[in-house]
Amino acid sequence: MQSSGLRQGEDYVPGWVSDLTSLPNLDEDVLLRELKARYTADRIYTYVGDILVAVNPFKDVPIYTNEISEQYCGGLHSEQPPHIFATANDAYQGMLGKLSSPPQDQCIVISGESGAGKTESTKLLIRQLLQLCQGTSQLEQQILQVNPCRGLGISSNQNISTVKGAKIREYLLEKSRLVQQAGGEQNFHVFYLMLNGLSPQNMEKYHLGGGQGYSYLKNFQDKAQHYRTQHQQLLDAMDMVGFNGEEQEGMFSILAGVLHMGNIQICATDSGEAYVDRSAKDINITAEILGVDSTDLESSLTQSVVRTNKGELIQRNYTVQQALASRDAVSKALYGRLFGWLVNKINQLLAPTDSSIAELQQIGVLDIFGFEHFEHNSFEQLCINLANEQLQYFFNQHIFLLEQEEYQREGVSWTTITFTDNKPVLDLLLARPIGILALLDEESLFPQGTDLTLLQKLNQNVGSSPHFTTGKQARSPLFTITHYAGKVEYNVTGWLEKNRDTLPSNTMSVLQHSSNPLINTVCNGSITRTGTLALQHKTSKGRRLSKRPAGRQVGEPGKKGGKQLTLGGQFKNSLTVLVERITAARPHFVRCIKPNGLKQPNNFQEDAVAAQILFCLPAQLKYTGMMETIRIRREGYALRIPFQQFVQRYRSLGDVAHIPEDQHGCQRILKATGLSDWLIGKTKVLLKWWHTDELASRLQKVEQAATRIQTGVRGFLARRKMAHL
Ligand code: AD9
Repeated sequence: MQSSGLRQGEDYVPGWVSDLTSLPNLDEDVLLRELKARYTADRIYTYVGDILVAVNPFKDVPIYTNEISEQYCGGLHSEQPPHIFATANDAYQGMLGKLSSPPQDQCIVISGESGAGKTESTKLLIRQLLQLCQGTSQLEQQILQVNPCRGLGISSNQNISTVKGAKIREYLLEKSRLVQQAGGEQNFHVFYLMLNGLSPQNMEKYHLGGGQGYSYLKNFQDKAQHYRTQHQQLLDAMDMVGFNGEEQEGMFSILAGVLHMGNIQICATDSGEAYVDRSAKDINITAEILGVDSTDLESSLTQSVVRTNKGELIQRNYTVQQALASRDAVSKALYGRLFGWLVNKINQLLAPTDSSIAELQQIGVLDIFGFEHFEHNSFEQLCINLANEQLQYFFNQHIFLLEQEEYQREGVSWTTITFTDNKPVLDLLLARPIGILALLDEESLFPQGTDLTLLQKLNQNVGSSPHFTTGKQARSPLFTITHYAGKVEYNVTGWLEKNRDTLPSNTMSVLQHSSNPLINTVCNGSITRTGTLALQHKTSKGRRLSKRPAGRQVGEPGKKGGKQLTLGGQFKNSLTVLVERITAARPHFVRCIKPNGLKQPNNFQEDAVAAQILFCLPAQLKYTGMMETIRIRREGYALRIPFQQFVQRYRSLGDVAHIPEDQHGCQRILKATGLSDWLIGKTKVLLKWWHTDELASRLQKVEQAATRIQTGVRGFLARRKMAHL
């Protein structure tokens, strides 16, 4: 058994300390050395106070067996080595009110960059939570099947603690990735699964060939076996969760239709009007698969139809560029709506049958893509980084501000900790009417607006912010934001179009009359809206359909009071919901780290790890106060329990029978326990976070002793009875 920290008198051996806040001198070098020593010995988990740091082993480590899982059911945090199962247990016990505070919803925030192990961590957490609820029901098996979807909320009835349902919150889907992939990036995983996994008959039915030859699929890498297995797993999961054959078929027709749509060639007449190259047959194949008339599809892609005030219909031919934009917009809309439908359907299938999920105790598992800083950064990166700013703000509030305010209220002396407040950057992005997103929305409303007029507008309105600068060269499409994690240069090219997120209404109306029932459903908007919990998620390689729920509200596509919501607007709304949710729950933080960029086992590249620790939340060092976090966690009082609640809970640890429910009572109990380092405030007892374990283990001993006495008394009575006879 491994203690969670270095205790007095213990010798220090690198890699053996499982809670780094217990080290006397902790700086960046020590942190890296410790993480490396532990990783080399396959100890991939480490605590930094109550934050779990997980370094991806990129190999199977035998630490997830049923036996180990059982060891983390119920026990105390400090009794076992750090583990993701311990985080699940903490959240579970916290939800039931067994950790020095009343029952409360819990939220596990997992962060880290692409490939750092967030999906794996999510799966393991869900598995352990189900284990804690001792679930073997069909519902729980179904939840396990969909768990690669992010942001599952598990609900449990407080008394009998069984899982009642689960819900996936929507993320903002990075739809632009569907039609264009930068650098070595891939499209959504599902296309690769489909092309490698469909039976030859189905391939023929959907007119699909190998992976080459689709303009939407650049960088196709043939990993046939790998994708074939995943395709089968996808089908099994869909069966298990309850999608019927017709629905699965509908899904693949939409995916195949979208792929073919991308191949439709648009040409220009001599006068510059767009027309579809019919010799290539792609239009016919697309129309066939999507169940629409090919002439209708063709004209909807090349012409706009406008009704005048007098009711006349006027046709206008598109230019090639307009037609291509309209083609891609339809593909994105179809894909986005299919995703929304899937998420919605899964939520319906996993919804609690006897109550609303909101009425139950909940544990939310939220995984957040880390801060992004590429060579080229666009609107997607701005949204991701905004989300990270927002979470950093939450983290600062949670760790620093609220804690310090409480010390002041309780009259406890405490040196104020300085940290970088990122509120000015959040305001720069979110303020209304003068914030970047609001200005982008404003410019998106002007038909004459261009990306460069947007940049001018930004310059005029927020140019004086110390966190905003533009390029020196005239007509440069670049601007830079100084984020909490560093400077990022963004390129505004294409932002207005991305933000407008317009739907070519005439093509959508053609699709609304599709003979394919699923296309009919998704395009007619008969899907009700689910709550949104936002984050755009992007990976540098490969994407999975299941991981990117729809950003658009299906059914009422992105509309607010009849007004079309921009992409920025949708993102802002879902961010608000996200913050509301995590603020209402007790948070637990898991920080995943990718030890090397090559995804290799046994390779810990210090530079790579240092960069992640610097750039991501919540385990950041210099920039964002990891060291401050460690200090406040080591020196601070993470647990603050009102007097009455404390006495009621720990009365049996006192040395006398009658203990008043006030500060004297608390003092009496704490003195009797022999613990040190606690404080008594004006209304609350202030404890270090490790005191929970100490108190819980003492309570356990008292309870065991009481049970022994009771058993002894019963035995004595039984013997007396025997003697009597
Ligand atoms: V991305 O944002 O979806 O691109 P994630 O989700 O952060 O990314 P993921 O969980 O998919 O990363 O992990 C990447 C790979 O690392 C997995 O496919 C596993 O092969 C490997 N991995 C991650 N965690 C573990 C682990 N605890 N044990 C063994 C792991 N392998």
